[in-house]
Amino acid sequence: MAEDIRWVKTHCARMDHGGCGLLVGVKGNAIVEVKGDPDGFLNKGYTCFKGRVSADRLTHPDRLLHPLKRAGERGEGKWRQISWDQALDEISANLLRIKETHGARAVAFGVGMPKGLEHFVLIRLANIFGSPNVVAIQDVCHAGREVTGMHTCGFYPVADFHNPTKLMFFWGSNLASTNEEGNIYSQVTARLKDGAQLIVVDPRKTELARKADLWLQLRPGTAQALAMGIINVICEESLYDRDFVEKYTHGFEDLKQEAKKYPPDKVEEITWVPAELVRRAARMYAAARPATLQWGNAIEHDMNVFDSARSLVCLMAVTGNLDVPGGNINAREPKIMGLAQFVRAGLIPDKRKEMLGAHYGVIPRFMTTPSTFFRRAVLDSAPYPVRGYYGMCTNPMVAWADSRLTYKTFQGLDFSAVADIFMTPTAAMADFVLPVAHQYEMNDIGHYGIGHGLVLARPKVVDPPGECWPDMKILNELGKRVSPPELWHENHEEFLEDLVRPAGLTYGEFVEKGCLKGPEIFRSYESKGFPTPTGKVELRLSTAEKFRLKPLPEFTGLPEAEDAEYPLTVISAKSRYYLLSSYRWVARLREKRPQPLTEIHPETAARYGIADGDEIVIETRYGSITQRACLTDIIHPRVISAALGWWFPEGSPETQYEWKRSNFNMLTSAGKLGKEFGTPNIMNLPCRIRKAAGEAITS
Ligand SMILES: Nc1nc2c(c(=O)[nH]1)N[C@H]1C(S)=C(S)[C@@H](COP(=O)(O)OP(=O)(O)OC[C@H]3O[C@@H](n4cnc5c(=O)[nH]c(N)nc54)[C@H](O)[C@@H]3O)O[C@H]1N2
Ligand SMILES: Nc1nc2c(c(=O)[nH]1)N[C@H]1C(S)=C(S)[C@@H](COP(=O)(O)OP(=O)(O)OC[C@H]3O[C@@H](n4cnc5c(=O)[nH]c(N)nc54)[C@H](O)[C@@H]3O)O[C@H]1N2
Ligand code: SF4
Ligand SMILES: [Mo]
Repeated sequence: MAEDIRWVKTHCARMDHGGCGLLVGVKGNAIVEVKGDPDGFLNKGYTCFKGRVSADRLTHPDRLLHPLKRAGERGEGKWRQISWDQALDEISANLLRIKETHGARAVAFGVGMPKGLEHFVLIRLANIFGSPNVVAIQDVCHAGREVTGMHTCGFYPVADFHNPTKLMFFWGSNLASTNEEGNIYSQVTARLKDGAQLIVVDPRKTELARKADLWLQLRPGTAQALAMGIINVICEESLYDRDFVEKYTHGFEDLKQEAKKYPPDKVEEITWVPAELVRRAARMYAAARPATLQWGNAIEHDMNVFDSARSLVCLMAVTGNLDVPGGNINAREPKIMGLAQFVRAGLIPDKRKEMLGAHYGVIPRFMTTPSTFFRRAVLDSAPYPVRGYYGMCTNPMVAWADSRLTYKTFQGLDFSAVADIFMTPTAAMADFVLPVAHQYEMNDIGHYGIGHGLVLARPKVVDPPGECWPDMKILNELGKRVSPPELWHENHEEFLEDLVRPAGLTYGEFVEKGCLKGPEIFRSYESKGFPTPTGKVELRLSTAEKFRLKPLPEFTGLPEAEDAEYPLTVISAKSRYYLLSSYRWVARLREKRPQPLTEIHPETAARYGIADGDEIVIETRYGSITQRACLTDIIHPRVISAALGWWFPEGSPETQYEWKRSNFNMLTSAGKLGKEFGTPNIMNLPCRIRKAAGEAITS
């Protein structure tokens, strides 16, 4: 009966970056319904399908319920159930043994896309343990935007969809499917309803592109050439914000000179975008003030991310759209505990010099370790050996470029432990596997540390099953075993209290509020300048020489050279039904997308004799996989878009759930890296396709 249902307010999490306010209906200890909360600050009642079925994650019969210790050879899929005490004692003994033999830096702490507060407790554990190496995915996700923003204008310029805007300019961001960083699609549709114009840059005609006033179908991997072409038109036609440029930018003349190298006709050759559309986009964006620019993963999924991100911040700056409502803003944090204090950053003063990235000269301010450097340290002991790994919230075997290299790395470690909700290809390679409590089963805080100026309450709704513990509890207990216990809490939930205490709130009071936002402050440059060395937006980087960075953005070529034997380009877009590699085992999601699908233009498919639904082989210079053909004219005929994150939970642990068969990162390589962030080319690769002849792909 409906009366039996208790409704709890919380926020969606761990299905994407999260953020929608939810009403969760509970009967006893079971969630019976999830729906949008009309009061949700970010979503105003909106939800997507995977948010609505998100409670299904909790109840699968194969969910991990007890700590496990490897019983057979590594990767053989044999496990023995052990107690939490034994697991924590043995894991800490291994970490301490490695620390004693090789130093603390020889233990790496692994984490994936930030999912909740445990992300920062893990970084804290690494700092307290003494290791500068937190291996994360920032090299391909958001560091490009955030750190480039910091260097160029002194902050991370976030697209503001909350204030009125005249135009939204989307670059390689598929928000209708991804709702990334709490930029919920309903915010965009609300702005469209208000009359905002829309320009979309994407090789695929996405849902947003279909709604757009202008869609630029660019050649993958050429965003920075297009941006420079647009800057060229804006400069040549004097469409820039003269007053802002004069008072608040550094190096405008240099940028203008550089942009002369990108006249629209030349940009058309590089990017496939007709010159007339380059001009039209420039005129529309420059005329509409304020205008907001939303940039997506596509610009940071290849080695040229620094140039792409730099060119886009320059574009925001010359049109005067930085730090204005409805433009790209400096989102201020609410009064909560600062990141550096929370993670105890002060404990490793030499972190910047010690971390693996420093050896490779990555850009200052980039504080996590790119996966490629971690793998070299494990396999080649270069520049120093890394022998142990503790990972949570991540599935490197599928998420990192060059999955074979990742497999070798996990085989080659002296020790590894992985915490997850479900057995994954990566967990299947570990020595210890720890079962975690998930969203709805623990108190948590969302959106901390991602630069959008808010935090969201995610109170517990039901009890976890079996012996599942929140990651925060595991880390707190491990911390007490590997470092002075007084640096840790009696109860892990104190971390939640620490975070909101500066706001004068208890966690319980924060839950009542649901959301804490920072103050809305705009145009602070008028009184304070920009927080950069010159006090201005650095179109030309004043720090270029000091940090060995390029002073001006440029297009230096495709991330991977054209290759006659591999005439197509393979890109990808995140599925609206999954979070990268997660949740293929949730039946109501799997029904929606049972197989990995590759989008192919019908003309292209016809040329290769491929029909809709056929099993196809995709090959690059680095590897091959099979997926199913999905014929659609939303994609450029010279481009295909393959599905990401595939492994088969219905498979067996001895083969690590067929991680080779359809996994996009079998097609990628960690050989060529961007210098600034260590970013590999995980998109925009030359490839070829053929109809599968029934062969099993295993290489
Ligand atoms: N449903 C769902 N939501 C998610 C995720 C998920 O896996 N599933 N993942 C979350 C994560 S971790 C992140 S970081 C965000 C990412 O969210 P988005 O930034 O939206 O990233 P993608 O889906 O990778 O790609 C966006 C678009 O880039 C286009 N594209 C490909 N190559 C190029 C190119 O060279 N130039 C340009 N301009 N466009 C190109 C693709 O066609 C695609 O439409 O989403 C988050 N939200
Ligand atoms: N080729 C290619 N590679 C990519 C991308 C791409 O577009 N193309 N995208 C990149 C991007 S943007 C990102 S962010 C990364 C994502 O990389 P990851 O973050 O590693 O991948 P996910 O699939 O999001 O999450 C991995 C695991 O977290 C587990 N998990 C979920 N919630 C919890 C929890 O509460 N606790 C614990 N312990 N585990 C939990 C899930 O079960 C899953 O196994 O992949 C990157 N890799
Ligand atoms: S859009 Fe994201 S945050 Fe909102 S319901 Fe869907 S998965 Fe959850
Ligand atoms: Mo990401």
